Amino acid sequence: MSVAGNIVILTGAGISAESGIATFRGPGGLWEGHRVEDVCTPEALARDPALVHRFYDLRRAALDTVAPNAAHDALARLDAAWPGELLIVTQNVDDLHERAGARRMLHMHGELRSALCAACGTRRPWRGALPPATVCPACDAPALRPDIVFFGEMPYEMERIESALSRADLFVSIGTSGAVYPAAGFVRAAAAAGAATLELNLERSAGSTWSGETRLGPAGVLVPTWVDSLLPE
Ligand code: BV8
Repeated sequence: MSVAGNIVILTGAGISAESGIATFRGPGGLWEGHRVEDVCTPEALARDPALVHRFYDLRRAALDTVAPNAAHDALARLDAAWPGELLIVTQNVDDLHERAGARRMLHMHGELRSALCAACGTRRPWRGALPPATVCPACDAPALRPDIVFFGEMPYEMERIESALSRADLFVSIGTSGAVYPAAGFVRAAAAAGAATLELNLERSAGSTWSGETRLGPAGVLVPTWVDSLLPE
């Protein structure tokens, strides 16, 4: 890839694991405590709003106790220095990429530190607990919910992602099991557009088959090494 090629980076829960945030699918995984259907679908929210709000309140509160790790810091350094196009597409709902200084990024599955009004669609920063039926300051409806993309809901900014993938010279996936669509299909879309594809992950994943190269190891080690290989001394 030329020194100013276009890069798309997809991150998943594995990039935040070394910061102490549990991944979803694995020993002690987030989903282990709950069935996905009970906490991450619109039906679950309608059936038991207190359970769903509490699941996200606990994860939002945990953000006060974690910090970005070397992988987040390396991606922020690349974002600041890379002369070509660069977009970090994160499936994560934590704010560790931002806190590390990343700017050219988006959260395709929503954010813990944001609240969405189910009535008027307004999103707003939110830090503390978010009880069910909290009144929306914009429309007065008691309809604030976690700003999270549940299963069966459309991920955010798909047009911007698809446009970036169509122009990518390099697609890198970091810390994702490749279990969830449409994110799991991005590697194939990038390859079809002619991009080179690289996976940095602790173990082989469902995406490994489609990646031109897979490097196995912790993101805190692999990502800084990869970023150093792209940036001049
Ligand atoms: C949609 C919310 C369409 C935030 C999440 C059948 C019925 C219904 C739907 C479907 C179906 N078949 C397919 C679908 C679509 C469905 C889907 O993909 N289902 C799967 C399960 C089959 N997808 C959807 O529903 C999506 N929406 O398709 O809408 C549509 C069309 C028209 C109109 C309306 C809608 C919505 C998907 C988003 C769901 N929300 N979470 C939250 O709670 O956090 S998904 C959830 O999984 C998280 O967002 C997470 O990001 C995502 C993926 O997980 P990973 O990030 O990969 O994490 P995981 O634990 O799995 O893996 C971690 C990896 O890291 C592992 O590989 C591990 O080895 C590695 N690792 C660990 N430690 C380290 C490490 N790597 C490096 N270093 C380390 N230290």
